[in-house]
Amino acid sequence: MSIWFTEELHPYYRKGIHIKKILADEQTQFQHVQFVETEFFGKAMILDGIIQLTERDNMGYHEMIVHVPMLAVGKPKRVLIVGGGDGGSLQQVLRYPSVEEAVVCELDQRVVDLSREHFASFGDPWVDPRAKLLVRDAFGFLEENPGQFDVIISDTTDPIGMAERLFSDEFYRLAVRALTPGGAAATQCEQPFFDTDLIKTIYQAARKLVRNPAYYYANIPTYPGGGIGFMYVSDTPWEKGLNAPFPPGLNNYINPEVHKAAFALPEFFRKELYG
Ligand code: SPD
Repeated sequence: MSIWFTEELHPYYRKGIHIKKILADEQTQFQHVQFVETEFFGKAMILDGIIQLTERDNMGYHEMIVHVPMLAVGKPKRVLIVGGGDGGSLQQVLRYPSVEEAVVCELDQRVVDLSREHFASFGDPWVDPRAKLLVRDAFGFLEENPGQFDVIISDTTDPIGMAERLFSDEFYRLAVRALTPGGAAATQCEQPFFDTDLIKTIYQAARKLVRNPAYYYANIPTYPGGGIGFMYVSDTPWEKGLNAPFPPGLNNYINPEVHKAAFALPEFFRKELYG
């Protein structure tokens, strides 16, 4: 079997990966979920036609979205993951011995079930007694839990359809309200070339909520533009994490140099964002 999966981001931009086998293909209550075996990237999960992760390059995404806020906070105890039903962020969060509870607020139970079946490489983090899955919408949960979480990770798909609200000012307001004092959030925050205006809007919203928001970036070959950025949202400066020890078991993407360099932005984008 030989198929090219093509993700069309805009009428003027597409990217493709070569697929060897389709492992699962179903329309859930919420979205079109596909798991595929690729030629080069191992297994991949695709939601509504958008590549979410592959076994080979997900580490840049999950390590950076999780460890940057976790290291800045120091010894986080309670962590909330919004989305993240594939378990990749959860695996990283649970590396910290300080974590007592990691709540994953995921809308689609099928994403969790199929990921457990196909992503054995994540080591089934759900069996850890500290992991707690809530199959529900994150908005209501955030509303009900002010001041509860040391770290919040918004590990979402792109701002299309039901995920659009997770990129709104209101979501950021609720997420910051759900943080403990000095807590930190990191959110999936799209691609500087393609999503400049959205990122600027989010940064402006974050500036009204916290003292030290900042944008950072990771290389992910299977995402549009070859990478994706994250919004760090906290009163605690991200630089505080540069002196913190990494948790055990990290040897794939983040290191002290990558951690620091991720916040260096290309000049066209730095000017757009920070003026
Ligand atoms: N453009 C694709 C962005 C996908 C981000 N979500 C990834 C989920 C991995 N846990």
